[in-house]
This record gives sequence, C-alpha cells and structure tokens, in this order.
Amino acid sequence: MATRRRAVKKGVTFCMMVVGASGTGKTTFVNTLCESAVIEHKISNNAQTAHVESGLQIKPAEGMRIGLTVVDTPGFGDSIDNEYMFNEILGFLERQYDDILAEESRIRRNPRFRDNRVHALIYFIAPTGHSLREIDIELMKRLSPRVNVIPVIGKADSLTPQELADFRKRIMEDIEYYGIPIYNFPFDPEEDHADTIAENSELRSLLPFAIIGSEGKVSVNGELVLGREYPWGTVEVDNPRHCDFGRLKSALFGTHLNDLKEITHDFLYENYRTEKLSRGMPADYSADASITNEELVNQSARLREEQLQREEEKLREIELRVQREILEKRQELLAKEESLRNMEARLHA
Ligand SMILES: Nc1nc2c(ncn2[C@@H]2O[C@H](COP(=O)(O)OP(=O)(O)OP(=O)(O)O)[C@@H](O)[C@H]2O)c(=O)[nH]1
Ligand SMILES: [Mg+2]
Repeated sequence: MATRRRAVKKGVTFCMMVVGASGTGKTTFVNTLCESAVIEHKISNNAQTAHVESGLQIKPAEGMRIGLTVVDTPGFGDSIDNEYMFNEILGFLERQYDDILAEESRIRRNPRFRDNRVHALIYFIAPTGHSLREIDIELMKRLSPRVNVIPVIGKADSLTPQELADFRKRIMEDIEYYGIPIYNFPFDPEEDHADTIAENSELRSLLPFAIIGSEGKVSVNGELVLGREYPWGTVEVDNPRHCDFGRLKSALFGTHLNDLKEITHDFLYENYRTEKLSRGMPADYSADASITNEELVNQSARLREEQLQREEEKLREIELRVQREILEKRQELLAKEESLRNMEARLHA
C-alpha cells in the first residue's frame, strides 16, 4: 500500500531534450509547450555567465500535470567545429544510463536517486526548404542509437503548404537513405489494435512535424490563444490547420508517453548496457541474450580482474628483464675494470 501511495505521489515523469541549429525555435518551443517561460533565451554577453550559457540547461517544468524535465541545448552554427557540443550531448545521454547502471548494481538502493534518462529528443531542422544538411544527418545518426529522436521542422510558418510537403518528403527520403533509426511511432500490423495502427500511421505521416512556437498570445475571434501575428494574418500554435504542434504535444504528454519511456528503458538503455558491459568481452558473451543483469555485471568484473592480472604479469616480466639487463651491464663493467687494472699493472711492471 505504501509503495502504491508513493507511486501516486511521485506521479508520471518525463524527460525531453531539444537539439538543433541555432535560432530554429527550440527554446521558444519548450516555453510554448509549458505555456510559461521555463527557459530563458540567451540574455547577456556578460563574460562571467558566458560559459554557463554555452552548456546544456536542465530545467524542471512547474505547473504541468506530469513531472516534466527539459534539457535545452545551445544551437549549433554552420561552419564552426561542433564536435565539442556533439560530444556534450551524447555524453549527457550516456551519463544518465551510466547512473542507472551503477544504481542497478548497488546492493542498497539510493532512495533519492533520480532517473534523468531522456525519453524523447526533439530534433529541430531549419525551414530551409532544401533538404537535410550534412550536420543534421550526422547528428541524428549519432544520437538515435541512444535516444528516441523525433525530427521536427522549426518555424514552419515560413514555408507554404506545398513547400512544407516537398521539404518533408525530401527529409524522410534522406532519413531512410541514411538509415537513421528515428522514433517513427512504431506499430505491429499483426499484434496492435486497429485504432493504434491508424493513430500511429497518421503520426508517422506527419514526420517531421511542422512546428510553430510562440510565447505570446493573439486574439482570435475574441479569444486569446498562443500564436504569432503578422501584417497579413495570424498563425495559431494549436490550430492543426496551421501546424502540428498540438499533435506532437498530445503524443509526447499523452498517447505516446509510455511508449517512449518503454523504448528508452527496454531497448535503448538495454542496448547501451549490453554494449558497455560486453566491451572487451569475447563475442560469444555478448551474443548470449539469455544472461541476466547480475551475470553481466559479474562477468565484466571478472574480465576486468583478469585483464588487471595480465597487466601485472606483463609488468613483472618487464621488471625482471630490466633487472637482468642491469646485472649484465654491471658484470660487463666489472670485467672492463678488471682488464683495465691488469693493463695498469702490466704498464707499471
Ligand atoms: N516565425 C517564427 N519565429 C519563431 C518561431 N519560434 C521562435 N521564433 C523566433 O526565432 C528566434 C529564435 O528562437 P529561439 O527559440 O530562441 O531559438 P533557439 O533554437 O532556442 O536558438 P538558440 O538557443 O540560439 O539555439 C526568436 O526571435 C523567436 O521569437 C516560429 O515558430 N516561427
Ligand atoms: Mg535557445
């Protein structure tokens, strides 16, 4: 009973990350989603805070029905070296897995442990209308083995419906061509319910979602709604005829929340764990899917020990060889001294 009450009190939690080129609307999207300024935009040029602003921002979003954590990343540019930022993002994702791995193998669990694994990474594509850029392909490719990547087109109000349709098609062709395993609202035509199949197929057809974000409200038929006002008209964030924001939001926080969490735990984390623990193991170890978590931990500990032993032996061998060499050299030296003395004696004789 106590555990059940605790589960209710804890509520549903969800962690989401936004990644993509600079100025594609990531921070605005997060704030639109939470309907409040959860994350501040880059504000100052203050040298003291500059290094803080260049890193990831992790924020719990208040006032939501679910316990939401958002990780905002600074957008990258076109030409500068982005390797550092790539590694920082991947490092963050993997660190959360490492934490779970460590927690799972503890004898006594830490009651204050926080699971910060990222369940969905919303990848922002700039609304260029061309096709995917190399940097987008590379980044999505590198991130998707570790996290559910959901591609979206940011600032979609800058494309006409036709441009959007063409752009979307080209992006999906690229994703397929490069074999990027994005989260594509998976379903099983044999096992799943017809409603699920229909719903998931529809969401899949919307990939990459067209996103419009706004932190301000506009008046539509006398009602204030989230939107953007232009000299020629108004776009509404939640209007499905204007963009897919509402559908993505209800998938993330409603219909697909559990699926995203399950895939994170059962598949992405599981793969990471197996990879990590079998690193350096003979291939047949990792191929055996029937081994349990505990066995894997034991195996990896044993292998580490064996490796340490081997290294120790090698060191001992080197030490012996060096000692032998020193001895030989000393004997050579003694022999030389001896012959020198003999020569001297002969000279003085
Ligand atoms: N037209 C349009 N402008 C948007 C939209 N979303 C955000 N913007 C504007 O685009 C600019 C950049 O938005 P941000 O949300 O700060 O972009 P970001 O991706 O967080 O940028 P970095 O933090 O630099 O990577 C701001 O001026 C926003 O007001 C949108 O959906 N449509
Ligand atoms: Mg931002």
